[in-house]
Amino acid sequence: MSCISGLGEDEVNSFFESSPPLKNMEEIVQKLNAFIHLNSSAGGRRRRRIVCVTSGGTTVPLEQRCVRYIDNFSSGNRGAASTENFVKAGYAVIFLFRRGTCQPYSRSLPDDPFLDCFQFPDNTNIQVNASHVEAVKMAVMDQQAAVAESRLLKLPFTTIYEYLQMLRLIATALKDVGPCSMFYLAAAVSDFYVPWKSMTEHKIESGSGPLDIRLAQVPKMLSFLRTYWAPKAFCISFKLETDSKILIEKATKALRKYKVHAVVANELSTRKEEVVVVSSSGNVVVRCDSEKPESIVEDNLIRLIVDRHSTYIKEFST
Ligand code: PAZ
Repeated sequence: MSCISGLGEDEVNSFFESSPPLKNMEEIVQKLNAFIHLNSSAGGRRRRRIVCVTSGGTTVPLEQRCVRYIDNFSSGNRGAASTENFVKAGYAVIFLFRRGTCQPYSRSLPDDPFLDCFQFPDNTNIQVNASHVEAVKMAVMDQQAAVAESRLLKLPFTTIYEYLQMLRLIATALKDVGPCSMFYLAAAVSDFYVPWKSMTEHKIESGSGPLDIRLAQVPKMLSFLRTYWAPKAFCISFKLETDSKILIEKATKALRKYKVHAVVANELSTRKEEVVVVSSSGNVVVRCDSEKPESIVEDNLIRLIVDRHSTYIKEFST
């Protein structure tokens, strides 16, 4: 296969050409353009930095009329918590998230059983139980403020096909925002997939013995994002490993290979307590504040990333 730049153009093009098209592409583009216009210096009332936070895991369908799929682990907690922190830091956030995963501003609400938060004193009123009043009030107020001030645009995906098409749409829409845009790629993205055309249409039959599936490699889109789609954007990728011995080495390799500005390295079992920000200026361990019980690692992580982004913007304009 010929690749002039070595980035695998042929593989990337054939991935997109053979993907089932997004059902609501026009609506997504229209929402994206309106959001970017409102928040960017080009035409909007406000001038904000814009970050695309990706969150949750992509699925790989095994059938076109999908009953079975392969999933990538991610609760979406990192993306949701990071989104809240970016909004707090003054950013407008495009939250590209896996349907059904953790959402910004509802992390502190009980999800099981969520309906226990509420009661009906009579037929026309609904009340929040005293123990959850503060959490529900804050969640509703913060979410409504973020949306009303056009600081939060939520775009859902499920499959690897949807995710990569939407990421490309967002990146190309953000191209003119240049260094004031950021990609914070916390989603867990499938490395392997079943090409749409070689996928069976109907549910795979279970009566004919063991199932052999051949998975193709998902083309590496990060190089494309950095080189073609949004080359001036500040770009943070993530590396998850379960073996702590190889984590930093893998993150360092990814930093060099994809030329991102930093790689956030985390290990599955400790990801909520500690991450390592790997960049050309050295490795920084980021933890939550042990003396503040409500502190989360994203509070300090986003502070550091925002700081690095400010330096990047300054250096870019000199
Ligand atoms: O979503 P979550 O809070 O359960 O976990 C976050 C995470 C581990 C998915 C994220 O920090 C991450 O590392 N994402 C990239 C995963 C990857 O290497 O593909």
